[in-house]
Amino acid sequence: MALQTFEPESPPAEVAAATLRDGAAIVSGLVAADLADAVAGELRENLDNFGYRSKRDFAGFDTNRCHHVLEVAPSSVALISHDMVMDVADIILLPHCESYRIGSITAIEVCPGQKVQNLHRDNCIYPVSLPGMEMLIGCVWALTDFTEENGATRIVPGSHRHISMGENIDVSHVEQAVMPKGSVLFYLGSTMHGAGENRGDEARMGLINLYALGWLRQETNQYLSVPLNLARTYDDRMRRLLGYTTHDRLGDRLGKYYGSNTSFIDKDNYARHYRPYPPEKEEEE
Ligand SMILES: O=C(O)CCC(=O)C(=O)O
Ligand SMILES: [Fe+2]
Repeated sequence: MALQTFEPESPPAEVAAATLRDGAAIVSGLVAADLADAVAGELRENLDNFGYRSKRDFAGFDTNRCHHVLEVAPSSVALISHDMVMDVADIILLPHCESYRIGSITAIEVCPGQKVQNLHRDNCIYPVSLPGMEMLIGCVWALTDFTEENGATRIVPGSHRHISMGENIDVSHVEQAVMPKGSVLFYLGSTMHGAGENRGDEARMGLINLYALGWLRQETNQYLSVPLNLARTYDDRMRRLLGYTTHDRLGDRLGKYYGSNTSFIDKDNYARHYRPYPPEKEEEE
């Protein structure tokens, strides 16, 4: 079963339906190749200088990773909070939460010689499995062309339907997310996947962003990963994604905040109920 590939104009509901049906789907050329090049260019120095730090069995020893994407690659915001991504995430995640968050943002450069990554499910960070409830969705943005040869992400279609924690999953049928630069692959937290082998002579670069149900702990601590001064410059959508809001503005208020930091989104709404004593001092950072 090949992965279904959509156009940028395709209705997000169709992309979400295919992702839920097969475990993954591609939107080809969702952003301009120039934007993909810009993000890749901004990441270059960090990958060259620090990418080696993530080298290990799971990530691969011929793979560079960057975990500080927002700090080094400002253009990545356009991908992380892209309308299509939000629309698809809304459809898949909002049945199970009131708002969702960025779980992690990672640039992954699979270099020539890198062997295939173990197939895995990204939702294994949460020690529970509730069939029918996706805790995460992932997006792999192609910052270079993704080809069979250079390590395009591997997907096991239908693997999200296995309700076990990972054992006895039939991984005999694997598809690769072959797609031009500027495309995005959507996959579910329960879909078996992994980076492909790079048998070519040029690196494959992807930006992998996960979005998690808003009542779950984010895989990467975004408050520490993104300096407050940078978070402040973001629009509401990005700050909500980073976690500068409660899970449910009007309901459970999980993650509420009583301080005066102006980056927090629904602080004012709550301030009506909050009488600080002694009066708050100037905010400290
Ligand atoms: O780089 C890729 O294609 C996927 C990487 C991945 O799935 C992971 O490291 O969790
Ligand atoms: Fe993964």
